[in-house]
Amino acid sequence: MRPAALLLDPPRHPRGVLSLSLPTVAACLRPAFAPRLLDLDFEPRADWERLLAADPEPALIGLKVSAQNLREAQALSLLARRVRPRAAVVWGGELPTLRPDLARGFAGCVVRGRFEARAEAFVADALAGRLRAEYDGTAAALVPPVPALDLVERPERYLSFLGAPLEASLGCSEHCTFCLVHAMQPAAREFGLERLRRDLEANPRAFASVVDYNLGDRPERLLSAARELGASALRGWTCEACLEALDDAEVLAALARARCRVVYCGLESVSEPALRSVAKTQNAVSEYRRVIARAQAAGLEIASGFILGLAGAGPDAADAFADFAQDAGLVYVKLTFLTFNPGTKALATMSERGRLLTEDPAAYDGLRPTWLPPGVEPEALYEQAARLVARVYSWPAIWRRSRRLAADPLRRAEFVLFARLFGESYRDWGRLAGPSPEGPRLLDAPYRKPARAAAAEALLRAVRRLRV
Ligand code: B12
Repeated sequence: MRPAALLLDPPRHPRGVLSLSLPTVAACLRPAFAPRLLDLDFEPRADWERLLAADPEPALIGLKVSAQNLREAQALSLLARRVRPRAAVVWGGELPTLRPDLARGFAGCVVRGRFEARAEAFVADALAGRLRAEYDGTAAALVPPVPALDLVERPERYLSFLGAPLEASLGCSEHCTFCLVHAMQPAAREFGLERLRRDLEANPRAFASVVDYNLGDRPERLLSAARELGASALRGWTCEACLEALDDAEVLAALARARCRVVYCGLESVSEPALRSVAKTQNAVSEYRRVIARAQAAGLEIASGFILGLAGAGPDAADAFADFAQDAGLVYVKLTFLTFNPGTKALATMSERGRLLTEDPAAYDGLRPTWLPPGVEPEALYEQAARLVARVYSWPAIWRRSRRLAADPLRRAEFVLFARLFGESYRDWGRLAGPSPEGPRLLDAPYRKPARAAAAEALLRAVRRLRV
């Protein structure tokens, strides 16, 4: 019989979003271990000890750790060591990749970077009962096994509107200084169409969110992926690409034909100096409106990130972006405070060019400022963030943004529901964010999908069925 492995996802924000990390780790372990995925975002803290003590006894307890849940991961690891003294406690994920030292005293083993790159050695050592202190998977770029999404318990508890994740490549050809992908996945690798097909077959999804920073690099790549996704049973999908990749009639037609509904573009700002400050030189602000309108005319919705706290952005950056989002008719705006990740060269360099607010790694969660350009105060950024959320996610704002779709009620309904559901995460975000991660702890209570979100998702599913 295969020994049991318990893989834990601690609470995180945005809540109720399914992550691929542990299903991918589970797929690597499955030949040798019997993995169970336990998402503690849904479990009251008072039950954590009981869950760890439940049969079968695990030989391995793995945790996905990020800055957002460093405190929880530490507490859980201590609990695991007390309740399950014979199990090996292992940390993996973004934060231990950057700062493996943070696991000291909590986990006996750290996996840095991608697990599939070191899974063979890890499994052999784990079975022999002599795990090493560290496995480093940052250098190799292997195609991971198809994630074991079948092990996700009660998938209906998760939000479904974003789509189930579908990973298609590693790495990124751009070098924006805030991005963590180069630390996790320094080498780029496309998984290929055959792997995409196998994943879609093994894990049937109604709607998919394609995880791939390289999709827009070459038109042929976008076109072949779109053909494959279009031939699948998906009712729709979303992906990420640079705006420039969408300035192509053939690409736009192929995406629309393949039922691509939303393309997320990391536009991040409408200020050129602000973009230059983080080496995001691939973004041409003067072209934003034209290419967005072109993609929308082809049947796609465009979403964007917005980064708060960029040097040179000025005090009105958020208002300028909200105006732009309203005018351009963006379906959603994802808000992030500029974060240079702990343990990176970028953070070391930037700490000389601005003000570092804290060195507490738990604060580097993208939900609060950690670095400020000269002359900027954190309160001003919180204020800007709150204004942007109010201006982009109120019902009237969403309705106004969707006005160009008046002649196509189903498309408009999908737009409005998607935007509103995305905005849901910012309702509690206001309570979560604060200068310190010890502030109001929204993550303390277990996540339950709000009834209004469940109702909006049911409607969205119906609209998506009708649009196919
Ligand atoms: C899809 C995605 C999202 C989705 C879904 C997130 C989710 N929960 O899955 C959404 C849109 C909701 C989102 C939101 C955010 N995201 Co995001 N997201 C991604 C993205 C593009 C893909 C994640 C993914 O599915 N990867 C595939 C899995 C298989 O890889 P993995 O998680 O790295 O797991 C591997 C290893 O880390 C390791 N591993 C992981 N856990 C464990 C555990 C054990 C025990 C072991 C042994 C190994 C192990 O093995 C795994 C298999 O190889 C990544 C970039 C990227 N390409 O990775 C950014 C990324 C993770 N996001 C990032 C950020 C900043 C955010 C936000 C803060 C943005 C915001 N302002 O809201 C939020 C916070 C999300 C959160 N709670 O963590 C940053 C993380 C930075 C950081 N310091 O942690 C990344 C790296 C993007 C970047 N460019 O820097 N995100």
